[in-house]
Amino acid sequence: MNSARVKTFYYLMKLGREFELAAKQEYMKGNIAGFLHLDIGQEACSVGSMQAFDKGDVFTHYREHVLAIARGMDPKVVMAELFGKATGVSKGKGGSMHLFDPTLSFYGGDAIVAGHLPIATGCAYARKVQGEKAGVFAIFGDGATNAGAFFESINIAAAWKLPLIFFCENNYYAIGTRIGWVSPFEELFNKAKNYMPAKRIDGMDVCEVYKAVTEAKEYLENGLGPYFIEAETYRYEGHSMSDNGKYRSEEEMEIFKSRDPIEKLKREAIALGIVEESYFDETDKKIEQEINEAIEFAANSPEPELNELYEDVYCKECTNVVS
Ligand SMILES: Cc1ncc(C[n+]2csc(CCOP(=O)(O)OP(=O)(O)O)c2C)c(N)n1
Repeated sequence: MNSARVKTFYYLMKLGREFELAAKQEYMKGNIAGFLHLDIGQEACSVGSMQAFDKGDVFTHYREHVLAIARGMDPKVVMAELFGKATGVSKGKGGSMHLFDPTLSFYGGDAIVAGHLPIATGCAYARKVQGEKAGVFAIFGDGATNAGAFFESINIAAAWKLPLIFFCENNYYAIGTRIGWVSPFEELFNKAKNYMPAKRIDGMDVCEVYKAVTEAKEYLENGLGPYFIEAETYRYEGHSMSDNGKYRSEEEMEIFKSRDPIEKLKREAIALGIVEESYFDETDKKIEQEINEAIEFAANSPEPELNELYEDVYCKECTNVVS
């Protein structure tokens, strides 16, 4: 890992963390309505994967703010979307769960568990037919691996050797259901290993995530077919703002917090002398300002016009979407 890469990882993970903490506060103040699923604790998965999978199409579920920012979305337009404002990335009509930006090949925020996996598979088929190298990246939780749509997707992706990375964030819980209660095993790469290369990695380590996704990307760019990565991770918050997460023990939480991805990267970078300590303080200050600006932008932005209600329901000319 070189200094520039470590700095980028730190900046994006910390930006994502502070964004989420601010979003939580704004939700409590009543400035954000509907659902809000926080990614706090899982930032290494979002940032490491998006830094490695820099081209190609990205499909995701609803826990997606940090992923969207790591993909290149401006925190201002993401925050405005959370506030339901016209300046938001989905014009204020999607909210937290539906951050969608075709210019970044980001088709994000499916609220149906595993619902985006067949769509990503169809897109990977299109990319293969079009002879494009970059392929498709689909990110989802452990709960999604119990859905029929998941098994159908890994099956057809493997049978047709589609360029598709399946990236499972195994945070052990689907809302309050522990994976081991509804799956015969907790190490989920076992579900895919007869179909494609499948590995389990430390999802609390951004460098490991980056390395694994880089390898998977090379594999699919060589036309060898799909690849499955299970990243072991943990969410510190409840499933969404309406869940206090009390079904988990404090001991379990402490174990994962001791592996916190942001602190771990900072600690290791300083110990190895890759990044000077002052960088972290300066970056933290810069991020604080960026987040304040994002909130100000969202708060001062207009609501969508009433006549916008029926716009973007159907795609009229089908330009600027997956083609
Ligand atoms: C098909 C379907 N069933 C149930 C739900 C309700 N639901 C929303 S999120 C969720 C848990 C999913 O957990 P997981 O896939 O592990 O993702 P995580 O929230 O941990 O990121 C459930 C059951 C849904 N949205 N869609």
